[in-house]
Amino acid sequence: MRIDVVTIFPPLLAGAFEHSIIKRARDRGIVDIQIHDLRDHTDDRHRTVDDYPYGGGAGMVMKPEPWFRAVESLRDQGNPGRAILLTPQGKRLDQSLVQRLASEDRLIILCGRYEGVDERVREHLVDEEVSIGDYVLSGGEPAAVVLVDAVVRLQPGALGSAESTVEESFADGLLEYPQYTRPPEFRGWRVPDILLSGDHGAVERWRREQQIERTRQRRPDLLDESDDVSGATT
Ligand code: 6GU
Repeated sequence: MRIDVVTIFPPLLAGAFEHSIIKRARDRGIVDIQIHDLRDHTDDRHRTVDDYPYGGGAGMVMKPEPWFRAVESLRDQGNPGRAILLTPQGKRLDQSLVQRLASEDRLIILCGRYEGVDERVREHLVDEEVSIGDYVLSGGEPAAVVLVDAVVRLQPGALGSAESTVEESFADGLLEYPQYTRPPEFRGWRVPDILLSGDHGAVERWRREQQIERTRQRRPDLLDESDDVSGATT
C-alpha cells in the first residue's frame, strides 16, 4: 500500500512513522509512506498557504491552489489513490471505516488546519472527509498519525502473531479483558486465582465474561452494535 501525507508540518509526522509496527511495515515493504510539504507547492516568495476569509470573520482559510497542485502532482505519478481530507467535519473514524480505507491501494491524506480549508478543495479535489472524534485539534496532523497507524496495522504481514490475536478480539466489538503479568502479588493486590489455575477452559470463559461486563459498564453503545455475544456454539 502507498500512503502520501500532505502537511504544512512534515516534522510533526516524520518521527511518528519511524518506530514500532509502522517502521517494521515500511522496512518490510508492506507500506510506502511519503510525507510532502504543502509549501513546496506554492509559488510566492513567502510560500503562502492561507489567506483571509471572504465575508470576514476570525481565523485564516487554507488557499485552494497549493492543495490542487500538491495532490495533482502526486496523481501524475500514476495511481490516483483516494484523497482523504482530515477535518472535524468529516465522517467519524471507527474500525469499519479503518478497514475500508486499509483495503485501498493508495491513500493521499490532506492535513487541514482547524480554522478551515477553501470549500473548493472539499468539493472538487477530495474524495472523502474524515474526523477522528468529537473534539478539537489545531490541525489534522495528529489525526493523520492515528489514521495511518490504524490502517497500517491491518496490512497483511504488518503484525506478528502475538499482536494479531489482540486485533481479533477487538474485531468482535467488545473491549479487552483485564490483563496481568508477574508478580502474582504486588503491594497486596493479587492476580485473580483463575488465571493461575492452569484451567484453560475456565480462563477463556472468565475472559469472555469480563469482556462483556466491562463493555456493558463502560461502552454499552458497543453491545448494541456487536454480534451475538453469548459465546454459545449452538
Ligand atoms: Cl481530523 N482535525 C481537526 N483539526 N480536529 C479534529 C479532527 C481532525 N478529528 C477530530 N478533531
